[in-house]
Amino acid sequence: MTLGPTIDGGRLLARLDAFAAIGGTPAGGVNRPALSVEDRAARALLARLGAARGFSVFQDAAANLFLRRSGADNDRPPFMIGSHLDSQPTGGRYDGALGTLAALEVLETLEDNGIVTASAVELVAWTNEEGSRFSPGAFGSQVHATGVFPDGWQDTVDGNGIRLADELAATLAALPEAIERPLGLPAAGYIELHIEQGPLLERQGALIGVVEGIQGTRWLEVVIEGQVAHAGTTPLADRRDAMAVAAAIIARLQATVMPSDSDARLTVGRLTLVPGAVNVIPGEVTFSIDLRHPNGGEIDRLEAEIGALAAETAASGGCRVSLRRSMDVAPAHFDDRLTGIIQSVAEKRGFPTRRMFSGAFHDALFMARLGPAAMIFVPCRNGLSHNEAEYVEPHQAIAGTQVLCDATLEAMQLGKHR
Ligand code: HGY
Ligand code: MN
Ligand code: MN
Repeated sequence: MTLGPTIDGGRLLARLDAFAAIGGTPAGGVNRPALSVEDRAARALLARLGAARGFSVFQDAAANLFLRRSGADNDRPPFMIGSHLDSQPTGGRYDGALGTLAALEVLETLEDNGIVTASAVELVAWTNEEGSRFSPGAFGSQVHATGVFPDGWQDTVDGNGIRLADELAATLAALPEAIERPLGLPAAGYIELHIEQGPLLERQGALIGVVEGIQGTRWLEVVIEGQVAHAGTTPLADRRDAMAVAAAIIARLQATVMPSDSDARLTVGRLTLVPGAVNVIPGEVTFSIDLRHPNGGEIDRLEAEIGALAAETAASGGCRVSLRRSMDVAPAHFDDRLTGIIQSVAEKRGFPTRRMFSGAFHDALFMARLGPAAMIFVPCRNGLSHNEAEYVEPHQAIAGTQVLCDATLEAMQLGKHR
């Protein structure tokens, strides 16, 4: 196996700085919500940079953005690399941006070295991976993989009542130079570089994570309905306090789910209550549950357990409860040959590697449904992510990008990947 061309680390780091400034926050993080003005600015810069190198710019109806570098046989499905540009509200500068800009660096390195690849290579920036502004997450890759938009997406609004459909239309219109393309065009394979967003690589002194799969994720929306009443005059026996019931449910879940299964992850990340006045007993509380597990059957069992516990707790507090799924992605397993290639090119570069599973979901999980897919992780300081302090050492970002370049070229030698 001969190693590929050397990527331009300085160019990569400069690009990371340039994109971090789009939606940059005073604390050094990034707030670039999906389909926002900031997201559109990042997409426009990416398209401009790609067009300047002669790459063709496409977008599909989900606003997934593609930069295409032609190969010898452009009738064959392209090999795809990429990630996402949207961020959490208090996000970091590497989550998604690293994989997207590493893919741009790979395309530019191939161009700089005049390398003719067997088929085209395409960078993809997926729409709304985070799901924090509009559920579900991994929206763009899900639409790409399934060919259809999620049920009810036309009614989806963000916390300010702004419609997903309107923001999507505005984002598409904001990039008139992009050529429209149909949903779900085939790919020969897909590799995504991403930060680990956890502490394992750093703790084990590994530089490259060879990711073998992604655990399942299910998002639930729990609505507790009680009765609005006066805080001062209503005795306990007369209360139907939606907040008291929500707090009891959350406390019981936190005390049981993760303590009894070290593979389970349960997070209540968002809670709203109505009317939200200091001296009024809340009549309605809505909170989110982010439930994850490597075993899809366990997610089903836990969801049933959560439903039963919520119903019992709500009834004892004189309230009603309803649960709705707002996202549901099954665990994904990556292609053994692609993970084998990632491991061998990383070792050839002398980078310590570690095989692992991803606790975070990524767009690669949907690409794994279409064909061969795999991921490369690099460490992030203290395993912190979805946090403005997110940080990746320059040599880590460069090493991950070099492995992405080498693995892409090696994978394309495989011919038919499955
Ligand atoms: O939530 C996730 O797993 C991803 O980082 N958006
Ligand atoms: Mn991400
Ligand atoms: Mn993220």
